[in-house]
Amino acid sequence: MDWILHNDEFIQEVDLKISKEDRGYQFGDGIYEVIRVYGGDLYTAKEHIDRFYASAEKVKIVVPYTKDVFHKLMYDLVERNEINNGQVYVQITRGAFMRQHHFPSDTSPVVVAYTKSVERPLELMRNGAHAIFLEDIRWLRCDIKSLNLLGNVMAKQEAYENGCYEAVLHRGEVITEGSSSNMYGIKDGILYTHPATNLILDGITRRTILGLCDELGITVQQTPMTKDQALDMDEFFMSSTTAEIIPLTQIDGNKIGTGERGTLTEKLQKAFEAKLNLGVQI
Ligand code: PSZ
Repeated sequence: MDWILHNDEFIQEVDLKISKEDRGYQFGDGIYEVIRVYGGDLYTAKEHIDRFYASAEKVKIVVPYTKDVFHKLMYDLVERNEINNGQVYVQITRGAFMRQHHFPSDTSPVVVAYTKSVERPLELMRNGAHAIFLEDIRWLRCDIKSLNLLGNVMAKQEAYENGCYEAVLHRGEVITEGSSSNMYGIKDGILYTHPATNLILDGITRRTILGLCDELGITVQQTPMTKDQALDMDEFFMSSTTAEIIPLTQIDGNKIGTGERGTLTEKLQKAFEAKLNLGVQI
């Protein structure tokens, strides 16, 4: 059976004991990361670990080990569980204490991490997916990878109930991000995406994509798109650690561009894949 990391111990799931008063469970009082594993290696590990520590700091949780120790624990978990292609999920909560809103003064944070095998969603990468527009009703600190995902969960559910894969969230007319992804439009060869402010998660895949645009000579404008502008784009796509780059070919039933994967989207997907050392799969 797979190993689970609990604080600094590798244990079996049956032995995992989480308090009924864990603040992650009661308040969503914690933060998390998902790190991709390709060929047994943690992909862009440093960026994910840095963001984990940054999210923790923003909510005043102190991670109980150094980044180097944390990295080693993640790596050991992947190795023990013999994960080839998959992901690590890791979260830290403020810990367990008699229920009260303000921070307890003497409790220790609780870390849990586990792994899972995940294949690359190649079909979706090639054929794209459909999305809906939905008002972004989340709080104003979307830069924190918080365990409080109710707004995201409600949005994703709405998309699924409408036969769609993702919700394109907007505050008023302005598109922010997806329920679990970042959003991009391409018009006349220029890539548009929301700037990394408090209104979106500064995606690690997003950073990789912006780096690829630089390498490929694609101009990037980190200015938010309106809904109307999005519908008028030549290409539209989303990104996340697990999804990588998935074309969104329709929003609310409206075709974007040709209604198929766009040429620059494909170019970015191939450049992304080339960095994974997995050979040509897309
Ligand atoms: O397994 C999955 O479906 C995953 S793994 C990571 C995500 C989904 N999404 C992360 C995410 C997010 O939750 C929000 C609200 N915005 C953007 C992203 C993309 O961030 P990265 O690229 O760091 O995964």
